[in-house]
Amino acid sequence: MRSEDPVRAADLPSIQEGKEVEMHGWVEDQRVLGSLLFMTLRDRTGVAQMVFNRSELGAAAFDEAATVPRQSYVLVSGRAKKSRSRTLPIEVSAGGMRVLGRAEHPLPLDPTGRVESGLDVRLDARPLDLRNPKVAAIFSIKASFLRACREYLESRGFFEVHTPRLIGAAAEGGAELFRLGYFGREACLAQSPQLYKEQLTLSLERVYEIGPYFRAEKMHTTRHLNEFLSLDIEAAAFGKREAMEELEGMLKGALGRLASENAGDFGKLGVGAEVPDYDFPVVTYGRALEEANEGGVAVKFGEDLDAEALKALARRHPGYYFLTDWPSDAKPFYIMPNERDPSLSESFDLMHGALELASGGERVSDRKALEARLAAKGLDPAGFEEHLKAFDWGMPRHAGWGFGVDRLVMEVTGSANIREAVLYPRDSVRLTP
Ligand code: AMO
Repeated sequence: MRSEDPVRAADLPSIQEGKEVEMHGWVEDQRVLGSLLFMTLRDRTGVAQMVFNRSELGAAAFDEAATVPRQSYVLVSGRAKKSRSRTLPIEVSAGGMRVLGRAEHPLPLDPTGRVESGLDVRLDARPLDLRNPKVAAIFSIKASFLRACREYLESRGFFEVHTPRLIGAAAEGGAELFRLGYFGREACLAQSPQLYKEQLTLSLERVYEIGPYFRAEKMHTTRHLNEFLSLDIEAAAFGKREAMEELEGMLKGALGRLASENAGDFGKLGVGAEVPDYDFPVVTYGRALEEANEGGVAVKFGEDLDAEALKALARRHPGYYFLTDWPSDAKPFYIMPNERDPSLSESFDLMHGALELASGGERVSDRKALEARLAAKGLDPAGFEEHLKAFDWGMPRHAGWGFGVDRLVMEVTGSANIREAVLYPRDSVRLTP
């Protein structure tokens, strides 16, 4: 802390009694008891108690402090003083208060959380909603998770990259793209960094990217958004197994760090921090069909696993597990078919119960084979020349994955809706604020 910095609520207990302090924060509560006013001030780190004395302050200043609308942003100056409270051992004996940002009532929601609001009301007033410590805890966990993943990947020799979100053409196929004007031409928003991250393995070897994906699909579920955050990796000399090991290692490491570093946040949310101490089970697609069938859900080979099938699987595998060896037909052109049985692919999804968290696999690294895969998917290889040409420049064998960060945060924070885990979610009806 620099000497001129205002004191944060969490730091107040370690301030010496008698020291002059300044605190910024939002007025959460005011209670007048005779000639004393007890004001609870909140900042992002917690709450602190300010005590105003009418005879010391004068009636006008005292009344202003007693009536300033709750949730206004104020600056209180005073002296640190021991208090009788066990939770707030040091309070501030206030010498004065300035209102820096007045809260105009009625506010759209109560950020203390005492009065609950629906998700739409909360999202419409998101910055105010985030003053609620329970809501802020979700984003504190998200930030810590990303920091832990970054540190893990850096320690494993991965290199952070940023590939373009504005792209000209030839995306990876599959998902619908958002289209927009680009100086008289059409551009799209990238559905993923797939092709770029693959190209980068031919020089940077191991890359990772944390960035948004854009998908123009009108899916109205609690686990889909049109803009979401993904953590992608791609690595030279990796196959499916190495990519899965890296994913399992990163996730276990990051969840372990969350459990110790974010215990307070989990406490606010009232959820336990799950740290998997088991090897993630590997369930092949073929085995998953059997398990779904045994669970009473019939799925034919080649079909996707629908919600019912995934629920049946989740009953057997409530934690983290891999679903591997998907049919080649169900996977994008860049996924490598299995050498022995090309109807299957070198692919995997990471699941948590019935929710898909990540997908990846080994990629086709031979140009001719990739052209054949494009054609087989009904895509014109000529449209992919910008990508294909890199395969003539010494392309290594490579594999990687894309990991849905918002979904993971939704799961570990016990949120029922992915929108809880995204600051300003974008779906087919919401484009504001
Ligand atoms: P995929 O399309 O499976 O893979 O996306 C990767 C992960 O992103 C998450 N996800 C979503 N999260 C929120 N809203 C959505 N609409 C949404 N769609 C997907 C999921 C998913 O597992 N290029 C490949 C990755 C790779 O192979 O490296 C890809 O895009 O958690």
